[in-house]
Amino acid sequence: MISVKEAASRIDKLRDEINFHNQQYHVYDEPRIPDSEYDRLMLELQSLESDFPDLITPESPTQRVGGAPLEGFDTVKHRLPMLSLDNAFNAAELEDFDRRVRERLELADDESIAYVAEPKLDGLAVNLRYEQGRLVLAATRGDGASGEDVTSNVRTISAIPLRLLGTDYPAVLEVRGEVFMPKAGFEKLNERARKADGKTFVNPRNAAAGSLRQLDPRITTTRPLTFYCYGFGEIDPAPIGETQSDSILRLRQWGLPVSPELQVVQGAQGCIDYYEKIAVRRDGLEYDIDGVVYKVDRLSRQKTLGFVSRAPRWAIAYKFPAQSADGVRKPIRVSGGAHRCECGGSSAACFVGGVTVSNATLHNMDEGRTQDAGDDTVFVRRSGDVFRGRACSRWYPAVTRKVALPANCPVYPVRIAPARHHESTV
Ligand code: 5U1
Repeated sequence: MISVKEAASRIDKLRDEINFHNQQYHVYDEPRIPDSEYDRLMLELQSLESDFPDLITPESPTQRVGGAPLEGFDTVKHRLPMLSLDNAFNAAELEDFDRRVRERLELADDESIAYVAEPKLDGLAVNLRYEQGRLVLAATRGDGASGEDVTSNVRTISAIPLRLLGTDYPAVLEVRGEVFMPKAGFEKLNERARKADGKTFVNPRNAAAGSLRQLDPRITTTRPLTFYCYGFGEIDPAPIGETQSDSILRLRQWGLPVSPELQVVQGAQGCIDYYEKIAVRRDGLEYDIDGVVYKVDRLSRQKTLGFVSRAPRWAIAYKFPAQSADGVRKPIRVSGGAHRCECGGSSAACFVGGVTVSNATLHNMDEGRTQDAGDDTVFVRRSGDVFRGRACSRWYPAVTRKVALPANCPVYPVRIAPARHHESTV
């Protein structure tokens, strides 16, 4: 048997090696050793730790799954609120965003803004808190002010380091990002579930959410979750860079994974070009995305722009057109108001974008134009998770119905102009 000193030294070396290979695999997507060799390192570490249990630390790569199942999740208040994003649904809205940013920053007409562009992942936002380089807390976004403590589950996600690499990280580092389930992992999970109890998940996002909200981390550890970071919470001492892109790059050096698609682009046109390229590749990506996010790159400019309500003025999500599916041919009943008409008993349930949609409310009846009078085919589409019923003054994509509408609104005396389709929400 080796001495404690020798064991401690070998354990340190093994942990460093394993953490290095985790970074190569999850952060740089460049594994340096085969899985079998990685497994061998883990086994050696496990065996040494079982011989010398006093040398086990919570940050050891062997300690991802801890104790007994939880009874519930504690609520934690975020030190800095977790903001949400405003949306753009077309190039004109994106150009409006860029114009507002430039006006607020009082830029000359010929000066363009550098934006960080990256895909918008369809997962769950979390805040990870590192103190002295150690992961001490992981919380869901919740309502933005406080969320649930999901640390035990997040610790099981191998892409998330329990300890940051290097030594030059700030004493307190909070990073924000998305926990998500890649499409292949989701298919395998459902395949397994079909063979076991038959209960499957409807889409990767639901599977990720269900897995993260498991009270038993031993179950979460079997779920193929992964993570990319895209933002920051509390940092002390701050800052860690002059720009969003520099700061994000530093996260990679410390072992935190970042989307490999992240790019700095120039001006509204650069944003639109990026969106078009990602849209073409969307189906081939390994994970679901529902749009692209842009952030003003220079942090001093982000500070000047600030935020309004719960969304920053320096960022926007440009959403993809919703996934669509033909609905059903059924007569509809329309009633409602100038900006909102109820569409009652109109459609059978329809499965679209992983969600069953059974009812809808049409909006903007006065703005609309219907081409195919007499056609009651219902087109349903989904954009992200937006299925809110509200009267709104512009197109609000969630559910689209191509439907025969009365020429006049049955309640308010407004004429309904012909439309190719109507945007509506359920
Ligand atoms: N890629 C990406 N997704 N996402 C979501 N960036 C990003 N930024 C967000 C959110 C809610 O918020 C910023 C305000 C940090």
